[in-house]
Parts: sequence; structure tokens; C-alpha cells
Amino acid sequence: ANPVVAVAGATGAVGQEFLRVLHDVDFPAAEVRALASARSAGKTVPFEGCGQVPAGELTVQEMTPEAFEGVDIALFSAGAGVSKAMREAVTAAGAVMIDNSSAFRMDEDVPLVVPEVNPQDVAWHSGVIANPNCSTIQMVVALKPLYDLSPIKRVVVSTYQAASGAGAPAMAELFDQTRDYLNGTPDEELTIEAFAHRIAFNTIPHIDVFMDDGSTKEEWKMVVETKKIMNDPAIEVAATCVRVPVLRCHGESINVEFADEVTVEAARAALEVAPGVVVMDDTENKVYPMPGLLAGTDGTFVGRLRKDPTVPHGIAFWDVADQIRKGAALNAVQIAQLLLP
Ligand code: 2RA
Repeated sequence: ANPVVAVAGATGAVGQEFLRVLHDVDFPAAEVRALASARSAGKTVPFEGCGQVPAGELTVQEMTPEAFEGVDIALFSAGAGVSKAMREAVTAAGAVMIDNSSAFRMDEDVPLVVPEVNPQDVAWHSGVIANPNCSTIQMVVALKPLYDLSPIKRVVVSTYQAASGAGAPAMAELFDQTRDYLNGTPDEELTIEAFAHRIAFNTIPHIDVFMDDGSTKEEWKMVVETKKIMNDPAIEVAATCVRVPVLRCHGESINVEFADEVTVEAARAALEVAPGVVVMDDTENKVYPMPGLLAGTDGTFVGRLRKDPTVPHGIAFWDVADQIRKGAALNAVQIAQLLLP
């Protein structure tokens, strides 16, 4: 029988994208349940249908333990606290939780999966499969075909992360601040603290919280999640994560150091046939991935491929993906597809 799918956090930016992606891939669901907090219960959300579920509207139900009875797959994006609170109820109901939050990503008994990279890891789940952080997902989709050419020793990555990563309110804030700025709303004497909250015409080198070593938790995620997904604790990752005034797509500047020689041609050829990768790389004609161009797309777009002559065996490239789709909702639904019989 077709699975019953619950979308937990159905009214959030990622939750709404879960519903779009379920339709786009025509996920063979027998039923789709939209779950959210009591505050949202009773609201309706549009749904174009998938599997046996017709197009129409879904009435949001309150996310209670009972709401998971009869559910087979529960797609979560409602914050780490809610995922932790509901884990027991979901697994007791016999459902598999595919969790977009950071709650369980580094747990020993929880696979951390990007279907193009380590699909085999879904086999050992014990009720929960974690969706990696968006900035990690788009990076490892490109690293995997390169790693198959030669083991990767070290990655240096600088991210240019869209407002969408901080949710729908942050996207609205980008609009509002930009309008206010352009309307000439006089900038009061902006303090440093005020600038830390002004994303319009600004970039903020601070995503998630600062850790004792001076890096942010967002940078820490890219380091530890990459090791787990690539199943190679020896990969060294140096990350700097920055918020930029872009709505939906993250950009990443990536330098890779290999164990052995890898030519740009070999790297390009491998990327061109790699699952989930779209090579956009014709600099003579100004063809390269741009976050403003690629909102709503599913690919991991790679361009600016070139040698990195500063290390013995180095390649550099630019990588763009839609943070809400491949960075969150699409990757999670692709994991759900791996669970289908
Ligand atoms: C961000 N990666 O971009 C984090 C969470 N989506 O804010």
C-alpha cells in the first residue's frame, strides 16, 4: 500500500516546499497530513496533490503524538526542539522521521544522508534519518564525483548564504529593509549591533552561534557533517559562513586539495555526469551559476572550475543551489523515495 506521509511544520518555508516537492516528484502517497502548532491548526494550505491525494487544500492539524498514528513517513522541519519532542511518538507509531533540523544529525544511530552521495546509509536507520544542513548538502553533491577521482585531503569553503536559510521572516526582512533603505528612510546612527541585524546592502559573517574556538556552529556543521556523509573522518574542512542579501540560493566558493593529481578536464567530465550536478561554466560568455537566477531549481550548479595552483593537487570552483529545495525539502523527499519498496 502507498505510504501515509506527514509534513510536520507545514506552514513554514521548508514545510510549504515539502508539499511542493511531493507534488513535483508525484510521491506515491496514499494520504498527506499537514501538521503544525496549535496556533496554525484549522488553517488550510494549498496542495497540488501527489499519488492518490487529489489537488486541493489541506487542513492543518495540530502536531500531537496521536497525529502520527498510521503515518509511514514524517517529514520534519519545525525546529530541533519539536523534532526532539516528537521523536518518540513518531517512531512508536512505526513511522520513519526524516528530520531537517540539526537535532540528531551527529547521533551514532542516525544516518545523515544526501541521496547522490551516501544513499546506502538509509539501510541502517532505526527510525530517524537526518537531512544535513543546506550548506553541507550542496557542497557534498559536488565533492562526491571529485572524491571518486582522488581522495580529498582538504576543503576550504566560503559560503554566501541566502536569507531563506533563516526562514520566511528573514526573507520578508530582506524585502522590508531594502525598501526602507531605498525609500530613503533615514538610517539612524546605526550601531554595530544594529548592523548585525541589517542584511540589506550588507553581509553578516555570523550564522548560528559562536563557539569557543571563534568559529560559528554553521561552520562547525559543514566540518563534521561532511566527514559523516562522505564517510571519511580524515577530510579536513575549513569553513567561513556568511549571510548575504539574496533571497533563496546559497553560493559557495570551494577549494579542494586532492591526494593525487586531478586535471580540470577530468574534474569537469566527472561533474558533468554526476547525479544532481549541473555544470554551468562558460566564462567567455558570462555563463556561471548565479543565486539570483536559480531560485526554485533542483540542481547543484557548478561553475568557475579552475586549477588551484597554491597546492600540489588543487581545484577551485563555485557552487550554487536553492537552499529551500535541494538544501532542505527536495533532499528530504529524495531520502523518502529511497525508503519506497
Ligand atoms: C541557514 N543553514 O542558512 C542555516 C539553516 N538553514 O541559516
